[in-house]
Amino acid sequence: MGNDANSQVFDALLASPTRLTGAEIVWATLVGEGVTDVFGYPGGAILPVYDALRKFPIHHTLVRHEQGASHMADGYARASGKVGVCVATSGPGATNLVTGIATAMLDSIPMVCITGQVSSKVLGTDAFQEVDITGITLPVTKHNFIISKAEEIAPALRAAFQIAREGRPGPVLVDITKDAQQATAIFDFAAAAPPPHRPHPMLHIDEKDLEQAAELIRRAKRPVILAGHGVIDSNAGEQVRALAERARIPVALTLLGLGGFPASHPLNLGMMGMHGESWVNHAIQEADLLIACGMRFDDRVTGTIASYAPKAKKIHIEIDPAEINKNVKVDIALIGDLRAVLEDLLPRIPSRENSPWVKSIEASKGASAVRDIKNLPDNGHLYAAHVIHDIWRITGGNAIVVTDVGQHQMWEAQYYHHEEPRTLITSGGLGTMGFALPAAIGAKFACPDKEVWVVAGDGGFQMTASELSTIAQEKIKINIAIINNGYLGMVRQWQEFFYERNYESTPMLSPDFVKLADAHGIAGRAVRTRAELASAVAEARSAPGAFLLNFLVEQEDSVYPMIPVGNALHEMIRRPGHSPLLETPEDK
Ligand SMILES: Cc1cc2nc3c(=O)[nH]c(=O)nc-3n(C[C@H](O)[C@H](O)[C@H](O)COP(=O)(O)OP(=O)(O)OC[C@H]3O[C@@H](n4cnc5c(N)ncnc54)[C@H](O)[C@@H]3O)c2cc1C
Ligand SMILES: Cc1ncc(C[n+]2csc(CCOP(=O)(O)OP(=O)(O)O)c2C)c(N)n1
Ligand SMILES: [Mg+2]
Repeated sequence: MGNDANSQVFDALLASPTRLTGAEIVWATLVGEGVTDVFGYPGGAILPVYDALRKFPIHHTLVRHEQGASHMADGYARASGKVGVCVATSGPGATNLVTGIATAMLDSIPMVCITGQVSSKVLGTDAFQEVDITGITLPVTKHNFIISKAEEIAPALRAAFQIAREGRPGPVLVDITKDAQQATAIFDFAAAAPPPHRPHPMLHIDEKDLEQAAELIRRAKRPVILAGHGVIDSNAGEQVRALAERARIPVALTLLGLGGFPASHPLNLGMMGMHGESWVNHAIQEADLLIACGMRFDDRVTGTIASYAPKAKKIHIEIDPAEINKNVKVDIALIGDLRAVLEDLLPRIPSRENSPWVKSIEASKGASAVRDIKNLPDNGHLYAAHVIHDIWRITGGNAIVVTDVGQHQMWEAQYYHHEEPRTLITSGGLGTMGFALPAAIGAKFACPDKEVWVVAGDGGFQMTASELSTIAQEKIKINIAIINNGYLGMVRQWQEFFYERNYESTPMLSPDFVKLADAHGIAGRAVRTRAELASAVAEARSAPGAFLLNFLVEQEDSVYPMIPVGNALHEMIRRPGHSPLLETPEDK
């Protein structure tokens, strides 16, 4: 694979129309689209496609469950910015992909999912392993296709790639009947190209709107930039930084925006929202201008809408017109690619000196940010915050961290400081437990030279733990940190706060994770004290293969601050004073 002779063969195939089977056309089209890695699981209705794979320079990772394949394709896409690809058979193979497709849809991840389908002659007869997967995935795909002729395969796949990556990215499913895979057709890669992408007609920036936005920015006394996932999607980190530095505007990030603006930058406030830092949420509530950059005002970000940022004018820069005024009413909408819009806006923004506003936030941060866990004495307990903090410190903040969903996910967001885009991979919108391990495998294939860490809870890890076997078979180096609190911790926390500590169905028995890893030929170690932490992280990093660390952490710790559902953004539950982990000096 990848040698010159081989690539000449494929250059020729892509340049000159050739008769191929539908199955061969699938792979030839993927090669033409630049795909090198796919994640999948075979079965009867997709077997012709698997049979043809050996002729093409594409690496296929055999997963242990198709949900893993869709999360791997997703993790691959998030880490690389390219389109991730997964493959499954009809019926149960296809339905097993659905959670991963919905996960990608909610977070706007470009992905192409290829499924086998029963032959066109028996479609609609409840044939063996027939399921209407285009019907099932209609609400969770950006678009989907059912293809029953070999000659339609290349055009559909090429259109799928274009749809997945253009505009607001998202997952696309292509369902191909078995007879279409077996038939032959002329493969003509160039002729199969879709018409050039036509941007949405509303993606046009009005000169008047741009000038009004600039005027609001020039006049604002208490502005805040809200930087979201779109900053990473549009590769607009530099432009956001230029705007922030030029007009001295502090930057708050969404969970999916973390890494889009360097954590160490003096204007970076940190994460906003339900588990955001208190000074960030207070700044948003006090702001006179919000400049929302590629973020969609998710309910985890706004708290109750009625009292959200009541004093602020709002500018929304967003590629999807459907997001404008969906959750939060805005004063000015600049609909377009964030990077392009900011490039148009920047020349209109004069430089200014550090404003009293930035200084006042700095002061409130200084007064309430004494959460420096490094300085807390070791009281014999192991807290998740210490674990994440040490992983951050020891990896120098340079690893790709892939989290699962729950308390550990929020602690990661709070204590691992991301400097670079695409270094935090997490399921935000759907909040899919089981995401981390497979998504990390995808990320490692996308960035083989990067250090990759999984941070998962004891609950979510068990949902897709079978992918340990995939790691072993593929011989890839991933470090796994299980934040093992013996509970479905985030749900336990809600039970503690809102259901009178009725811990119904949240205490969870787990296998010995180190032995489980061992059964897969993966080394591991249990960690019970803070004293062992640094050496354990170092041991995992220096191990030649994958390594699992089972951190037995404090069982009833909670994530603070927290905004209860229905509260305003500034109405937070704070860490109680008796806790050994201080969040603020006032908490003393
Ligand atoms: C347990 C849990 C707790 C959570 N708590 C928090 C929390 O405290 N704080 C928090 O922030 N989140 C939290 N989340 C995540 C939250 O649910 C959302 O997923 C997240 O806030 C969405 O961030 P976003 O709007 O930046 O990204 P997305 O949902 O991905 O939206 C990105 C937006 O950018 C637009 N866009 C994409 N590309 C471009 C482009 N090129 N140009 C312009 N626009 C573009 C898209 O159209 C979309 O509207 C939590 C999730 C879980 C599971
Ligand atoms: C597939 C799925 N099922 C249920 C939930 C609801 N849920 C959110 S967080 C959570 C608990 C996660 O527990 P664990 O993986 O141990 O992580 P912790 O919160 O303890 O860090 C649950 C059950 C979910 N997000 N995803
Ligand atoms: Mg747990």
